[in-house]
Amino acid sequence: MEKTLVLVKPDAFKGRHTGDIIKIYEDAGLRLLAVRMMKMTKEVAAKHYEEHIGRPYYAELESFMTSGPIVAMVLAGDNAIAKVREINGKTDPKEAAEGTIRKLYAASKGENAVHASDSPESAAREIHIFFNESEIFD
Ligand code: 3AN
Repeated sequence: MEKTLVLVKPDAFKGRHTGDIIKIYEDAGLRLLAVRMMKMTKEVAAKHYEEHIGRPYYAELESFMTSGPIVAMVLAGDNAIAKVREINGKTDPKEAAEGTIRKLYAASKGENAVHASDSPESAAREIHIFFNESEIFD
């Protein structure tokens, strides 16, 4: 069973889509192992998005991700990393397939409703930015 980190970003939280988003993952057979609501600090944003620091959109990304509450969660299942990214849809909602979370709820490439880990290495790294081992119910 694979684990992945998902963030409901400030836009989707503010739009009251958190419950619908969790339901989409659970209906797809994924299991919720951990969940936490928090406000991202600049320090946590820098850790989480370390490979994006220095990119032209980083200031915008940092300001958006720290603008309001987010919901962090660990999801598990067979092939969870690829499955969740497919359910989320492409980064740019204009390119996201029908029925994906980003097609349903995202406004733009920057404000795109959800984050999910893109590899086993990122999942292992990202999960431990948000959760201790004792908070993960697997
Ligand atoms: P994904 O979240 O689909 O893995 P990444 O890893 O390319 O996409 O980008 C991480 C985050 O950075 C995106 N979710 C988005 O919020 C932001 N981002 C990426 N590219 C851009 C861009 N060109 N303009 C604004 N924000 C961007």
